Amino acid sequence: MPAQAGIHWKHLDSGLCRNDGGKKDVRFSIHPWSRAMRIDVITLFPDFIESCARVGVVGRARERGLIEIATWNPRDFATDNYRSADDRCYGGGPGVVMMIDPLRKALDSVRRASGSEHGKAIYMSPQGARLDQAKVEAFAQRDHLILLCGRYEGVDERFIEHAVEEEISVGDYVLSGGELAAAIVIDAVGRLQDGVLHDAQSAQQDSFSDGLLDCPHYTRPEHHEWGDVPAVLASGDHAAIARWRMKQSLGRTWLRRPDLLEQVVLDKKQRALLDEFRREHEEKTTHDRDSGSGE
Ligand code: 4GY
Repeated sequence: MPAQAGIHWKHLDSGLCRNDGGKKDVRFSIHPWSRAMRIDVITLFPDFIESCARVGVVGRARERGLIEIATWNPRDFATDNYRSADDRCYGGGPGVVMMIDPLRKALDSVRRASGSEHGKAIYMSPQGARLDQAKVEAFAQRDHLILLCGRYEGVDERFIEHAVEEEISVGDYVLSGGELAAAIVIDAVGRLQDGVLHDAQSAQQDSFSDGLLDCPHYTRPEHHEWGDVPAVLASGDHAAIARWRMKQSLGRTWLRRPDLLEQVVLDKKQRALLDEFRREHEEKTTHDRDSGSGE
């Protein structure tokens, strides 16, 4: 670990800063003022999280030391010979529930390793508040997250009451465990860390960064059996291109996710662009209807 004057590394002792010997530590050259975000994941399937954390944008960010990800298996904190982390459900019925004590010991280890003395977990569950980009951005601001993945029937409610700060759901469907949901949080939060995406613009150009859906994208060839690239995109007129993209974003959001459109305040220019889109859409659909498909 390179010694850096004036920079306090809370997590120096954790052994998680992946600075292989000779490699330059890019955290200091790109953003010397910021510390890598740390994400601890409590899971019965650490391999799943580890393999997710090795690929793509997040994998590269982790290699470069821009994010630290560590996994903790409650089984490793069990006290019996079977390494039990779950037990039968009180009240009867099928299935098992994750026990308090192995989880509690895993959390204590996270707290010691991260220096977050009173850190609580974020529990991935369908009972939680829905994850959206605003929530992802709020998580991305934090320097430490502890994600708790449930399996089976879930986690003993007393652990949730004492050691969980919030429950988060990635969508209204039931997974067989919280790991996929945690991987979603890691990916969405990881790509927003400083230095992770290629240019500062890429995160701002995202779908949802302004509460709207993304516009369509095209690459070569310009002319194809399946259609042509909209001429404006090849025109080199940057103002016209920006206008077209905004109009498409507004139009698609109006068509596909009117619920999102209700949450954003449009400026005068955007209202005019959306009106234009709607008029053209109206024209197109009436034309399609009139020149009918034989109905
Ligand atoms: N949906 N959003 C989700 C999930 C699996 C039984 C508790 C979701 O976040 N997590 O479906 N999780 C269940 C499986 C235990 C977690």
